[in-house]
Amino acid sequence: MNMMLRRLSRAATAGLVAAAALTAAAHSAEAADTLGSAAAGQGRYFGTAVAAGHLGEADYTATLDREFGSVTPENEMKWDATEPSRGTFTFTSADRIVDHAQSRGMDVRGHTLVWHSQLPSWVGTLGASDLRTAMKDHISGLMGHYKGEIHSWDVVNEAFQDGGSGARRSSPFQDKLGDGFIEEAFRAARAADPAAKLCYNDYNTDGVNAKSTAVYNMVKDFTSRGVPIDCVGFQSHFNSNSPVPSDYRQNLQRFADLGVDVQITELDIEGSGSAQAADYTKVVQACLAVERCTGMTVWGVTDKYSWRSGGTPLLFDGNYAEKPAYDAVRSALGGSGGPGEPGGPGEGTATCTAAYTRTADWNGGYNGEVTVTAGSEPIGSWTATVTLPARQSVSALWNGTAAFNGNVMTVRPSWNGALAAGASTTFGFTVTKNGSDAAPAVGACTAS
Ligand code: 9MR
Repeated sequence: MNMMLRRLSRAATAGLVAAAALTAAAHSAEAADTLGSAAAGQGRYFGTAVAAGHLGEADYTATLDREFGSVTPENEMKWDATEPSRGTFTFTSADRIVDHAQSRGMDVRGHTLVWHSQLPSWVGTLGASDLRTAMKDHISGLMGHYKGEIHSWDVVNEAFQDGGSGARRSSPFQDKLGDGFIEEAFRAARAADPAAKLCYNDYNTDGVNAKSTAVYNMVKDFTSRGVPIDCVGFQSHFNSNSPVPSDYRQNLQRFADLGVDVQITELDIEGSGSAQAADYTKVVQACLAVERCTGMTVWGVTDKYSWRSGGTPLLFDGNYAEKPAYDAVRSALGGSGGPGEPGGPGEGTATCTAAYTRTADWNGGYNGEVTVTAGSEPIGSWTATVTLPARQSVSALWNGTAAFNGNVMTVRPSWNGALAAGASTTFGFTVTKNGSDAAPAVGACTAS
């Protein structure tokens, strides 16, 4: 089949099967929330990386189809898979994923057009002018094949070095075409499929650091000069050496403030149990707190097929059982479970406790901190009261929002409402003593 016919038939088939999927979804309105439906309720997508080779496994596909609203081919759209020799495109595996996604009404993220890794060796042998042509041909070949079918493309992936230099990473593109290759790739991408959102995607850029600031400066330059860029992807591969940064939300927000969407593109967090669940909760809350954070993708369905399966970083275990991290993500997305499940009918009662400590003290005032801890069920929100001794007044509050009634301060969460079972958050406040050094009384915590 020539390219044009293939394109026409791709579009026609997609329309028909998407309509069928919508009808099927209408019949399951009573079912428990899934990751995808809970995220959709927040105006976001929730996706996963998919490997074509697993689509024949019934449990894999059932979990994928039930839970996710977006897919990213894990390896099948990379250069080595799609153009192993110059000008010869192979789309068989990528088409399998795209066709499957469309048959279920899922969106597809394209990953990835220009990357130093998984690059066939012929690319590295080209001289500058040939390489420029080959890069543009690769972009138009892939984007043309899937024109109108890809929600967002990772146009350029991982072009910056780790560490504090803020420099570009060495690659055939960087070394032969210079810094301008990124801009050239984005311009070629816009021309190839004007409907697709064009993303720059990278890792270790999740918090504010030298690498993310270098990317930030590039995006700022692009938007100021009209270079087409619509989104920045934050891969978000976390473990104990690279934990969820405390300034994750702030970092997403500063990019969003440049006028681009932000997406969590390859999320996985090594660990287990409530600690892993709490970390996932932080990520979801950070995305939900940023209006232009349009969606999240986890980097695989099940721990057993993760690129780092030893770290059990995903939401379903090797038997496709939902992990505590799954419940945490779904509840942080505002979703509820089925009968007897967290957040669903017949669940245990949501509870929390509040514990007070004075964390700083000086002549005229002090700082107090309250740790709110969820009980044995995940919670979606909490309320705690702090009764101030006579004469004292609160001059500042952080990580919470306060309402006052006389000397009783009722505190509710700002960004930190959803907590996994057993997980904690804190809020803090500054008190002016006005001559009284007595301690405030922290009342019962209520959870919902
Ligand atoms: O998960 C992918 C794994 O199966 C491949 O072997 C690997 C090859 O480089 O790429 C993995 O995915 C990477 C993604 O494409 C880009 N960001 C880092 C991901 C994890 O290594």
